[in-house]
Amino acid sequence: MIEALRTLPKEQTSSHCCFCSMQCGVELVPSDKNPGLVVKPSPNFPVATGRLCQKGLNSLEHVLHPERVTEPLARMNSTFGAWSPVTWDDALGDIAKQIQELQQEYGHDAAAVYGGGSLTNEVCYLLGKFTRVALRSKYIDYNGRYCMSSAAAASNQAFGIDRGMTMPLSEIPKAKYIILAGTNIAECQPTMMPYLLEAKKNGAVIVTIDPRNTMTSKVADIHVRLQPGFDSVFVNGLLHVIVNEKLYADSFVQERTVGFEQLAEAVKSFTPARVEEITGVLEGMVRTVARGFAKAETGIVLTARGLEQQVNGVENTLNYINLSVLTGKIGRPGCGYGAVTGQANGQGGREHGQKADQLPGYRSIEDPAAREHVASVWGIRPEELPGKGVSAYELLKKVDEGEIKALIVLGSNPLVSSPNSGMVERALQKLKLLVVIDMFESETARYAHYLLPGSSFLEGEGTLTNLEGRVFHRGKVLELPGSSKLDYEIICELADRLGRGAYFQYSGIEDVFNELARASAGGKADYSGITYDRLKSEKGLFWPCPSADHPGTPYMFQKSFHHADGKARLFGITPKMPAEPIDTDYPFVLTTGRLSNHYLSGYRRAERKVCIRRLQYRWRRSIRG
Ligand SMILES: Nc1nc2c(c(=O)[nH]1)N[C@H]1C(S)=C(S)[C@@H](COP(=O)(O)OP(=O)(O)OC[C@H]3O[C@@H](n4cnc5c(=O)[nH]c(N)nc54)[C@H](O)[C@@H]3O)O[C@H]1N2
Ligand SMILES: Nc1nc2c(c(=O)[nH]1)N[C@H]1C(S)=C(S)[C@@H](COP(=O)(O)OP(=O)(O)OC[C@H]3O[C@@H](n4cnc5c(=O)[nH]c(N)nc54)[C@H](O)[C@@H]3O)O[C@H]1N2
Ligand code: SF4
Ligand SMILES: [Mo]
Repeated sequence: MIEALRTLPKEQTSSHCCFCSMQCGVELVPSDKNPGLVVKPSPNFPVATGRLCQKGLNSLEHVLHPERVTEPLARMNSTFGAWSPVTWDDALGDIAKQIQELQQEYGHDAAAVYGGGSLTNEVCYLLGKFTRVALRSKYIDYNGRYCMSSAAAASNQAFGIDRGMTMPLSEIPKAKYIILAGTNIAECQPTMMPYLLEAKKNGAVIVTIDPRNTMTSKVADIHVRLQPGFDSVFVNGLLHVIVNEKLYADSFVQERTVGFEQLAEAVKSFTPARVEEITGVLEGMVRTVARGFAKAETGIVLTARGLEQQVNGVENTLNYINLSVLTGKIGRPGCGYGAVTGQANGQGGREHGQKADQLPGYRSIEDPAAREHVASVWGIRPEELPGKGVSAYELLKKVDEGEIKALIVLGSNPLVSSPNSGMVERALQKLKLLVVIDMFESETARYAHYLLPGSSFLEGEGTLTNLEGRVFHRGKVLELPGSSKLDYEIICELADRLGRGAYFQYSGIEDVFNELARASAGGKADYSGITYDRLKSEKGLFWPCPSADHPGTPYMFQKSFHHADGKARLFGITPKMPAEPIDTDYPFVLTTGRLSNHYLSGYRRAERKVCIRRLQYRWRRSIRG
């Protein structure tokens, strides 16, 4: 067993669950029983207020799992051939040599990086810097493209900034009307449920909009069972009623928004009767929800992947944002819009340079001022920075087309999570060099030439940003198993082997964070006022936090939005119909939907034990009748 290879802590230590974006606090308590540690909910972190779901309670499982890779492995002969253990020295030396040879022959862009949204801010930041400074390649992207990129695009368009939630979770109990669209909180962010239940106790009306009856819709007062892909039609119906009956926030719309006329024009023909005709949702229902939300004193709209991951995901999300903005339910207590982030660091992971078109602080890589600022922090000339790359799927296509010859994957399992897995499988086999840095031999790692053992959430210190935009510090609890290394050390050591070590000299992870904070200064996601000391004493700070004495920004848009004129944008949405409507030959619609006891591509193994327990529970229940 892995735990036999290292000393477990003798004292109780604090950390955070590694799974979803709630980032609940956990306590690791020493125990006499195997494996010597128990996970307990932490009452100290304000977000989950002393609760954990099944995944959190089992989050130790993968850290101590016997199948964990604990030494560098190389496989030079054939895919699926036997792995041979190698020293770090040989592995990193050979990888660097092969990258240099490939880049000499095919150019810098022949090497690429593929990251993930579960990693700390520091590791995400370093992956972006490593790609641009050590590889000097433009090709980096990450798994978040398959997650909530359409929500990010919509928030940027409407508000001029993308922070998933515009308000802290603590606002939910103050809302009198809550719309949950395409979000199954009870299974995906279970510890958020108490906030909804408290709102209900305070008299809130809760509406769920989902094609299925879900664990979340069980607590709803109204459940709109919408066919997949029809959100914009339904929301246009709501907006039609609100405009027609003059239920919108007139002065708010005049003073703080642009685009009302386009919106009013676009929704003109979406009468409740027409919406019923297209979607099957009764016209009375459209009127009830529209009037209910618009007339409520306070209200919150939350969306997630159900509608964001449709072909018209950006428009769907923009339309739900329209609902919040048109009714003035944003930027004041008990109000707000939120796209509920998914992965542990889905928020921070998209802010510091892992995206193909971005530099740290959510800056555009095409903006000359941003390039100059970040280049000066990195100690290079702006013209040395590569330009914009391509998004995750296009990156994998470039592997398939032969333009990218070497790929480093850290924190993702794209063979399972990317669309068109046939293409991805073919592409991975074409690579001259695939390096996977993971804790397990994932499906993707089976095609790797090198599998390097990285660190789990309990082994590496760092910061993450939860679904609220709250940046917090996560300490180190465990020593690394075997000869595994911290993810950040692997990146820095590889940079050194590539002859660029001078740009990756850090005295520790805090030093990386301080550089990230400087690089983000003046950007949209400004972390420059955040330090480890502040995070440790204040249990988290909301970005933007632009100076050492700034208190952070829990509520956004109280006075202005982030477009240059300070106004939010309303959009007229002409709904696209679903790409493939059903007919008698193809009568089924498939869409996304998660299970509480399963997590993403399944490689963090906690769910195995949980699933078994769950089955046993059901079994016992059924015996008892
Ligand atoms: N247990 C568990 N929790 C997780 C994860 C996990 O894998 N397992 N993953 C994490 C991650 S990365 C993410 S991104 C989040 C995802 O969190 P969610 O987005 O909440 O999860 P999903 O179940 O994918 O989708 C939510 C709901 O959308 C509905 N839906 C499908 N199509 C449509 C549509 O066209 N319109 C509307 N209105 N609804 C629709 C589905 O029926 C489903 O109930 O969860 C995070 N939490
Ligand atoms: N069909 C379908 N596809 C989907 C979705 C869907 O609903 N349906 N959902 C999409 C969504 S929302 C998302 S977010 C993506 C996610 O898709 P993936 O990126 O595949 O997510 P994970 O399964 O979390 O894979 C993470 C990998 O990184 C490793 N890992 C985790 N933490 C660390 C770490 O700290 N260090 C290192 N070195 N490795 C680590 C894990 O062991 C695992 O192998 O999938 C998308 N794809
Ligand atoms: S709600 Fe999310 S962060 Fe909290 S214990 Fe469950 S999976 Fe972990
Ligand atoms: Mo996600």
